[in-house]
Formats: sequence, structure tokens, C-alpha cells
Amino acid sequence: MALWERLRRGLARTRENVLAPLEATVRARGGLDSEALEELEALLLSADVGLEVADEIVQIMQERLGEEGADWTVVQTTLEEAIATLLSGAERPWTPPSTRPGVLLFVGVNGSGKTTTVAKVAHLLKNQGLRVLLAAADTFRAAAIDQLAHLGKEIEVEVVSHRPGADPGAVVHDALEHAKSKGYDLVLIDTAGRLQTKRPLMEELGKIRRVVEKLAGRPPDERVLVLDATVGQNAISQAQLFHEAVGLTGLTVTKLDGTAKGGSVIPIWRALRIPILWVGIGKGLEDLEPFRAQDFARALVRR
Ligand SMILES: Nc1nc2c(ncn2[C@@H]2O[C@H](COP(=O)(O)OP(=O)(O)OP(=O)(O)O)[C@@H](O)[C@H]2O)c(=O)[nH]1
Ligand SMILES: [Mg+2]
Repeated sequence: MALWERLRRGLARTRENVLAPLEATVRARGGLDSEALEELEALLLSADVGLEVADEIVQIMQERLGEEGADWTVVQTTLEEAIATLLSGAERPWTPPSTRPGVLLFVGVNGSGKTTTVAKVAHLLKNQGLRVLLAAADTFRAAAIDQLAHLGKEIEVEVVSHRPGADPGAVVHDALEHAKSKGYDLVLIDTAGRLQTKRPLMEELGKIRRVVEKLAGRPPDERVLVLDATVGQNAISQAQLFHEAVGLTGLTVTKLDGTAKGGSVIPIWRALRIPILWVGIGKGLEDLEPFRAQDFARALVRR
């Protein structure tokens, strides 16, 4: 399936919730009159873009199309452009760090999709020809170690793990040593889910970061917060303490396929100003896309 098609399918719930009623109204009223603009605002709010962004989009639409009648396709194109503009800074295409092995650390609250995302990113990068190693630094539960081992097998990527209850820092230490000795390009570190409010667990992330600093001479090249899109804008409040713990460099927004709140990507970017590296659009290992503002806007607005 083409990349674009997969993203379009993943965003179907958000798109159809907004687009179908909007199209009906615009067609019935022959353009974006005040009633259609009001409906647009309500639909944007239901997609969880938040009041500020909804107002901004409505204003852009009004300035460009208000008063005079406008064709549905023109409305669609204008909406797509408005969303792409709001998201343009959120895009940072990922490239492998020049010093090897590069290290990517994935953090987030329980169940946000970290382990799945680690496997998906490993799969993607392996397919780009990079040699990838996984580190099972979620030692909290035996099932978590098994989950990563299983995914590693599926994508044919080696996994370094210790027994349940082991020190996550020790796993990361071993993984980095192993990666260096075997000439791996990248180490992707899976961590245990944690509430940002639980101090000792957040300090554990700081410790993982320091282990990498000591061995690699620099912090993990990416510190990625994995956010669950079904939580919508509430994800914003999770980010601050993770940022304090590891200094976030990027986001991955997962489960966009399972929600009509896909619009929350816009306020999440506006509030955090941390680039979105990848988006998750399904449970499968192929269901991950590098985030591109233009493609994302297009998938939200074009059927
Ligand atoms: N629909 C959908 N489901 C997803 C996506 N990403 C992850 N999931 C599902 O979300 C659930 C939790 O995923 P995990 O990767 O185990 O989450 P986690 O953050 O590692 O969980 P903990 O380690 O327990 O904190 C699983 O059932 C995944 O299949 C996605 O993009 N779309
Ligand atoms: Mg996990």
C-alpha cells in the first residue's frame, strides 16, 4: 500500500467526522457563510483541535473564502492549506546520527504504545538498511520483556534483555557495549510505562540517560515521548515532567487510527513545540509513518 494511502486510511475516523457534515453544509449553503463557519468551528472542536486552533482555522477560512460563495473543493483545499501551515514547524525528518551507534530512547505513560512503536521504528529503519539493536529496558514485568523479544523475532532484529526486575540502566549498558562491539548503527531503548507524577520512576529515566552519556559520551540522540492520540489534548499535560526528566527531542503520536481526535496533533505541537517524528496509525508493524505536515493535512482533508 502506498504510504499516503495508509495514512489516509489511518486518519479516516477524524476525517469523516469533520468532512462529511461540513461538505453537506457547504454544498447546501453554496459556500462558507456564517452558519457554515459556525459548523466548521464545532466540527474542529470535536476533532480535538482546541478552541484556540479552531478559532484560528475559522479565521483563516473566513479571510480567504468568507462572504462570497465557494466551491466545496476550494473549501477543502483551503482547509488543507490552513492545517499544513499550522503544522509546518512540527516536521523534522529523522536522519541517523553521524556517530554510531545512534541511541533512541522511548518514554511515556503506561500503554501509550512505546513497545509497539519501538518495534515499528526498528522495522522501518532496518528496511532502510540500518543495523538496529533493541534494548528491553522495561524490566518491570516479564511480559514486557517477552513482548519485545517476540516483536524482535518478527522483524528479525536482535534484542538485549535481562531478567525481570533487573536494573534498566544495566540493560542499556549491555546493549550499548554489544552494539559497539558488533558494529550496530542504532540502539532503540524500550522503557517501562510510568506516570509522570511518580518521582522515583521518572528519576530512573534520568539514570538511563546518564548511563548512555557515560558510555557514548553524549545523551541518547533522540529522547522520544510516545503519546496516545485517543487521549487527545490531555496528552499535553503528560509531556512537561518527561521533558524535565530526559529533555525530549521528539514525539510520536500513536493510535491515530483509533480515534476521531486526530486534530489534537495541532494543539499538541503548538503547546509543546517538540517536533513529531513519527505517527502510529494501526497495530501492525507497517503502521507507522514519518510525520510530514503536508501529507498529514492532506490525509485529514482529502478522501
Ligand atoms: N490501533 C492502534 N493500536 C496501537 C497503536 N500503537 C500501539 N497500539 C496498541 O496499544 C496497545 C499498547 O501498546 P504497547 O506498545 O504495548 O504500549 P506500551 O506503551 O509499551 O505499554 P506499557 O509498556 O504497558 O506501558 C497494544 O494493544 C498495541 O497494539 C496504533 O498506532 N494504533
Ligand atoms: Mg511497553
